[in-house]
Formats: sequence, structure tokens, C-alpha cells
Amino acid sequence: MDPHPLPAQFADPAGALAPPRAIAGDRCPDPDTTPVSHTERMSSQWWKPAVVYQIYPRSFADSDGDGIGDLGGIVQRLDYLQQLGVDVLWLSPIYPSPQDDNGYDISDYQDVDPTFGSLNDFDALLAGVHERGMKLVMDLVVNHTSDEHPWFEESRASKDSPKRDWYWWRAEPNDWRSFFSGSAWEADQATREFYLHLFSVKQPDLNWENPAVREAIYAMMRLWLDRGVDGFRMDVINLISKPPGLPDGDSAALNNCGPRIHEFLQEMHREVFAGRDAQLLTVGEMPGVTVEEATLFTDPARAEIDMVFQFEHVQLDQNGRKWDLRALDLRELKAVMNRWQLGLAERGWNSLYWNNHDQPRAVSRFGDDSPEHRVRSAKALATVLHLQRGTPYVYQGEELGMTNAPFASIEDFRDIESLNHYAEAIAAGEDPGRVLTALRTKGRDNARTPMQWDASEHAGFTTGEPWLAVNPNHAEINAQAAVADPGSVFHHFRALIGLRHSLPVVADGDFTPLLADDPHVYAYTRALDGTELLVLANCSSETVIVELDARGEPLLSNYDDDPQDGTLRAWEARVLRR
Ligand code: ISL
Repeated sequence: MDPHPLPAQFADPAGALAPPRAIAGDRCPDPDTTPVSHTERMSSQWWKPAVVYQIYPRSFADSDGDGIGDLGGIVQRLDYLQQLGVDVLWLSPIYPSPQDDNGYDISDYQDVDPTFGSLNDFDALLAGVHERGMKLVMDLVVNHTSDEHPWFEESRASKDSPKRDWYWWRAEPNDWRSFFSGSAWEADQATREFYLHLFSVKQPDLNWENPAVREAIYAMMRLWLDRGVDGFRMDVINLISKPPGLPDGDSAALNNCGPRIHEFLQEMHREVFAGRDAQLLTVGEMPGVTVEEATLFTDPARAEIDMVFQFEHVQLDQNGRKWDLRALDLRELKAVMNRWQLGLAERGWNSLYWNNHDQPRAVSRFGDDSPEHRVRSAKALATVLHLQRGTPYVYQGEELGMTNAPFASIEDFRDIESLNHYAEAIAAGEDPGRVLTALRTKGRDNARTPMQWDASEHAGFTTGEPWLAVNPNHAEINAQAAVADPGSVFHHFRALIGLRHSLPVVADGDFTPLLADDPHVYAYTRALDGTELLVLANCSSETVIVELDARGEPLLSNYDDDPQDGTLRAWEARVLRR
């Protein structure tokens, strides 16, 4: 319980708690000089005032008691999502898959894995989403397939297979490393050649140089759009254009935004999105992407994709590779976020996220998940993120302030990235205790523990045995308690989403960073047509004083009073209008 529940005037800014309005396409006044279909494109940017909610189906809600979340479970929770006020749902992969990487290894792009349900269940979910005025975006994983996809089975069968060059085969591997440890090449017995897998051995990379591969992917995408889905989140889409000749070197850097990436995405736009892109949302996941590249990807005039997920801000708490832990410096975090805000101000668009299924929980990573500060720091982090320019993404449970999990030993982990790293590090002689500390801090299973619906056994996630243990703190941190408590993190998220829906300055205003050198305070303004918002947050557990004019009409806070001065208490966040 928050000891200081918000009074109504803070918790419910104008219209914030109203049901989500239908997404209007009329609020995109950015000047742009694109000659062709400029008006159409501008009016199509409905996602600027929208908020996306990511569902990791495996861990969201289980309707059949097998311990794994499913589509039926999501349907049962749609009213909750509508109450939160989000506009778009993004589903992590639900396609048939051996589940080597929890569905990011797809063996059939056109069906639903029986673990999650059927195509009929999918249609029911889609209808339920649309009935509530929301949209549904699918995960598109086309850098690689599963090794159990018929395309790969055919490809690996013989060197003469018509699908041989749908994947990357070589007599000799180069020195590339997989993102999931070890070599990126696997020797295959059938033909005594090696195939490329930038991720797991069971995720062979598709050869996008082959036009037949691209055509097959575009046809599959059109089928999902014809079925009624509203867009795609594109998994590691910046890796699809491989460097010519596959030279030795750093595989992450060499494959990032290869020479044909823009050509491929423009072709995809023509072949799949043209004529219907006004209704869609497309977001490319792009580890390693720069601001300059992102401007090109998201410039509407170039007709590629709407927005990208960049990774710079989630790589600040590491030295080089993600397992070499480093303390986060707020000044660096602000510098990265501000550079993206300013870099995409004139052209292009930002995605805003702290969390997803690959990242540790935001409140444990950037906030303070102790009982004293968890609620306030979760609200402060949400505040500084959601009021920036861009489309915010909420990852399931983030709206409850869910925390990292207390993994006791390596047996508690399920994620292939963590398990592979542990095996490799131990074999290399690293100290097991240190390796476990890194996994506990950065491991992806932190995000994947089941959604905490209530205080009952297994948190109301399943009546069976959950595939990954529920966090014991579900007794306090759960949706049922949060919805009932007006001072909860959940209601703060509702208020933030409401501000984006109701105030054009949140969706469209200019962004100006403040106090860049302050080690504790996150501060900026947004401005549009004479309205200015001041967003201020103390990202520390100490009281701090800031040297700026902190007066204005209070719109939202995580304390129950606003002193109208520069004193900010522990994790205090304020939004002021003037
Ligand atoms: O999680 C990561 C941090 O170590 C990344 O390397 C991650 O694998 C990368 O961001 C790509 O992620 C996406 O593709 C992967 C899949 O495992 C992730 O879940 C997905 O988000 C391969 O499909």
C-alpha cells in the first residue's frame, strides 16, 4: 500500500480515467515536406498519442491449467487491459515452435502453437481486442526460423535442394559468435557443411539475398494482415542484410544495418503495407542501431517502418558484454535518452521503453525495489518515460511495479541465453557465484516470471504448475490489489496514459532537456502552442533541491502535496502545466 495515496486532482487529470477513446488520426501537425501522399501519411500517424502493451503469452495468463499462458487467458484479461487504457497490444510469438527460445524459433508462420490455442482462439482474441477499441500487433521473426521449419528441413537435406540457399551454408565457418554464446556456425551431418545461426543452434538465419525467401515472407505477412492484425513488431530486423562475403569480425557489428537493409524494408513496405499502412503500426527491434540510422528507418517519406527499438539506454549498466555489470549513472542515461529525443525531433519517431521480455525489471534496475521506495520509484520511472516524445511501451507487470525474481540457483533459470552463458562461463573457469550474480541482475527470466494477478497460490496465473516460478512477492504485488488501490502504480500508469490521450503537448510537443549534469534529477519540458509541461523526477532515495522554477499547475505527482518549489523528496515525480 502506498502510505500517501494520491488525491483525486493528481491521480485523475482531465479525462485520464475515462475509457480509452477511439484512436483519432487528426493530431499530427508536424511540418514535413514529403511530396507524395504527405497528407495521407500525416493523418495516418495514429500511434503518436497511443500506448502499446506487450504481452509475453507464455507468462501472462493460463486458461487450461497446463502451467503455460495461452490465448484463452489473454481473452479473460482484456477488460483489465482496457481499464489500464492502452491502445495497442503486442503479442510475443504464438506460432508453432519447438520453444527453444520461447517461440522466437518458429516452425510454422501460419498457425498457432497448440500450447497457446488455435487459429479460432486467435480470431476470438482479435475480435475481443477490436471490440474494445484496441489494436493487435504480432511479433514477426524473420531473421531466422526454427531448424524444424519445413524450409530448413528441406534446405539441410541436400546441397542440391531447391531451398539450399534459403539459409547460409558454408564449407568452412567464419569466426562469428552467436548472441547466445559459442560459434554462430553449426556443423550439419547430412551434407557436412556449416549453417549460420546468429542466435541458438535451433535458429538458422534466413538468406534475405534470395528473392524467393523475401516473397514467401511477404506473402505470410499479407495473410496475417488479411486476417485483421494491425501491424508487426519485427524481431532483430536490422540483422537481415548480411555483410557481403561474410567477413571475419564482430558479428553483431558486421550484421547491424547491412548494405541492403533499407532496400529490403522499402520492398516490404511496397509488397505488404502499401495501401493499408495508415491503419498499421510497425516497429523494428534493432540492437545496435544509431540515431542516424533510425532517422532513415522512420522517416515517413522513405516508407520503411514507423519506429524502432534502440538499445543504447539498456546497455549502460554493462562493460561491453551484458554480463559484465557496471553501475548505472543517471547522467549517462539522460544523455542517451535526450540524444534520441533531439535526434528524432524533426524527422522520424521514437519508441519509449524501459522493459520488455529480454530486459530485467525496470524498478529493480533503474529504480529502488525495496519496500520503502518500490511504488514511488516505479511511478517516477514511468513518469519520465511516458511524457517524452515517442510511443511508450508497457511490458506486462510493469504497470504493477513487478520486480526481478529471487533466483536461488542455476536450476531456477529457463532462458537459453542464461543457460548457455552459464555453461560457457563455468567451462571457462569463471567463478559460479559471480556468474549467478550477473544472471540474477540481467537475466531475461526476470521479465518472464508469471504475471501477478492476485495473492493466491501461483498468483492467479495458473491452476497448474507454472513453467517458471512465480515471484513470492505476489502476495503484495498483484493486479487485484493494485486496481483496488487508487495510490497504486497501476493507477499512475492509467493517469500517464490519460495525459497522452488528452494533451496534444504529450504526443506532439517539442522536447527540451533540463539539468543534464544533475546526477539525481531527471527533468525536461514539453511545449506546444503555448502550453508547457515541466516533468521533474528525483531518481534517488535522498531529498534533493533543484535550481529551477518548479511552479505550475500540478497535473500528476507521486506525493500527496506539491510544495511548488525545488525540493524533491525520495523518488518524487511531478508533472506541472504552465
Ligand atoms: O536479450 C538480449 C540481450 O542479451 C539480446 O541479445 C536479444 O537477444 C536481442 O535483443 C534480440 O532479441 C530478439 O531476438 C531474439 C530473442 O531471443 C529475443 O527474445 C528477441 O526479443 C532471437 O529471436
